Amino acid sequence: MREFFKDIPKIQYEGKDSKNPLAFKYYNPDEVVGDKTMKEHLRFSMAFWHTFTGTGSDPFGTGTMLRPWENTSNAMELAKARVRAAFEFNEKLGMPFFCFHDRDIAPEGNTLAETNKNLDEIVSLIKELMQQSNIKLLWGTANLFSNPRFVHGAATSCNANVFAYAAAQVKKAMEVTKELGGENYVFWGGREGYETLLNTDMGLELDNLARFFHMAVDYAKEIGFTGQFLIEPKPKEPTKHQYDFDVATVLGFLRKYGLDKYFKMNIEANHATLAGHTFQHELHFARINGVLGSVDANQGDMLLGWDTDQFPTDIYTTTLAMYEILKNGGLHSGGLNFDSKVRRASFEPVDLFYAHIAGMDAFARGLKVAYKLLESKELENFVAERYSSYREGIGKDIVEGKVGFKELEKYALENSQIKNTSGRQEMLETILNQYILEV
Ligand code: XUL
Ligand code: CO
Repeated sequence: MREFFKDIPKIQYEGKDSKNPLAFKYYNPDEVVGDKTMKEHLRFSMAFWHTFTGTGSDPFGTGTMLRPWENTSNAMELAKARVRAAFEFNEKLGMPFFCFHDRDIAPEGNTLAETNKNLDEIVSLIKELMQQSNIKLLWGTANLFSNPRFVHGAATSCNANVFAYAAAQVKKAMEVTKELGGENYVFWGGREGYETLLNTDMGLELDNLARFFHMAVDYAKEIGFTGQFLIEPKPKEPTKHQYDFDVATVLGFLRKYGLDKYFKMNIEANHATLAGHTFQHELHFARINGVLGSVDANQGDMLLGWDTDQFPTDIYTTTLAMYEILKNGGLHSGGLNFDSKVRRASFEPVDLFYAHIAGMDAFARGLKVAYKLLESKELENFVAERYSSYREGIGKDIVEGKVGFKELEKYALENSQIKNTSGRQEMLETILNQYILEV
């Protein structure tokens, strides 16, 4: 088998004192943290679209990426080379999972039938390579946004023929995900949103989106696809208003249309910050509602208002993310998918390794800090104490539904001298810093 990353050895864990940039400093896959190994906790995944089809182009310039396998003009040969390179990459990195859109892995043909045939051919190569390795599919999805036919959206397009085409595409992508043993199937809204309400029937578009999801649920049952369905919220980009704005919005939508028992969320860090939330907020809100499914691991830039999809290196954020994930009892069928791209100027193949190593180390370190913090119960105990008034007296009566406004008025009239205690934010932030710096 041809080696695409000839000079790159299998990446090993060398520990925090290592100066080798091609080694893990914190990610030690077999190290046990609590009841699981790091590999089991973190379930890292490579995103095919950024790592193997990303070119480095931006609105001001063309692609910059040097990719030794991109040396043929035959689209199917190129697709096969990318897949082979991807498996070599995952193996060398010890990356257990990958994720893809249908159009990342195989080129479109002149007709839908031809496109499906191309996809089948690449899927059978992927299947063969999966059998020869331990690499698994975390999730599959359909690209319902790149082709100009999706200019007005897919399931929310004003054009019913586009709705039908999108349905056919998702049907096929679900079949392929099942064929490859995918553990989840993701719906990211693509162009499901609007640019102006002057031309938009939002009510019909949202009803149609729900119809589309119900069809997907029905079809999964029909073919026996038992993977977890995930919706990936994002507030804007490409449209100015994306319908799947954030976890709370998606949850309201799912509940309105009777879809909530079929879906969890795939939470992306940069989408959270675009929505004006922290990554932790989105994970936390999903967790307390039982819908924390999977994570697209990346980070944005505080000074830029778009989806920069940078590799996650901020330990503070990865720590708080892992804190939520541990409190969720893990990600179950989900994982940490690096929906992240190397910067346009990081164009050499080795940069793909440096970038993933950086992200894997940042989450491994975050895991260890979060585990220690959780084990100490320092934050948990503080929070429990802060709400202790609900465990006795009138607070207990409120929680147990024993009182209403009339009883509370009587209570308040008799107890109008209220004493509050400090929230101690700064003290708690110092505790968090101590764990980050000292674990
Ligand atoms: C776009 C994005 C997508 C989804 C999959 O912002 O995050 O790549 O993760 O469609
Ligand atoms: Co994503």
